Amino acid sequence: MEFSFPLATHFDPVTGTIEGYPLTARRLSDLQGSFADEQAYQRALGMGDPLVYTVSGFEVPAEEGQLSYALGLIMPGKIGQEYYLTKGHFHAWRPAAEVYIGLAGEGFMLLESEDGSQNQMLPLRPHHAVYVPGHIAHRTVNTGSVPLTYVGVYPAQAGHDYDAIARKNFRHVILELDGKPSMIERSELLR
Ligand code: M6P
Ligand code: ZN
Repeated sequence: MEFSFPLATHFDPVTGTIEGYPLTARRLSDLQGSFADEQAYQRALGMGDPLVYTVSGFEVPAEEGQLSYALGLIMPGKIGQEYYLTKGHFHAWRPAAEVYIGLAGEGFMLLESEDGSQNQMLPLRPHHAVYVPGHIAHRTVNTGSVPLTYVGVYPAQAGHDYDAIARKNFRHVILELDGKPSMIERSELLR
């Protein structure tokens, strides 16, 4: 069998890397507009530009029926009361679904329909998996005190649409309230 990519890889669930595959780093400065508390964001940026998360992607040519996957690692941390998070995205090809599997640490996924009217906060940690249906925006947050690592498997043709999130952030936020992770509407924060 001959393929243009290897069928077997070796990954590290602790460092969130797939051996020999590119690692994208997202620092706090890359997450402009993602966090609810703008003042806390600017304050944190003033003290440095910490690494928030990395993505190591095994991406194959975008052909019908093929799958790609990526390992994510989110550092522990908060901006104000809001946990470190990923940018979050829709798939450019909206029908594309994705499966997330927790590898280490603890966190949640925030899922939201395109009009924001439907949403769920689902656990992501070892022994937990989340099915993200097509047409659903998804963001991951680390609510623990160690890095959260996970793998996401998606159609090679999915693509990432970050613009829709940049225009209109998720309707909900996952915050630490009374010492535990809770999901509330962003609009409630403005009151
Ligand atoms: C998962 C996959 C990747 C994604 C990454 C980080 O590993 O869904 O495709 O890139 O999480 O999420 P984001 O792209 O929203 O920064
Ligand atoms: Zn995705």
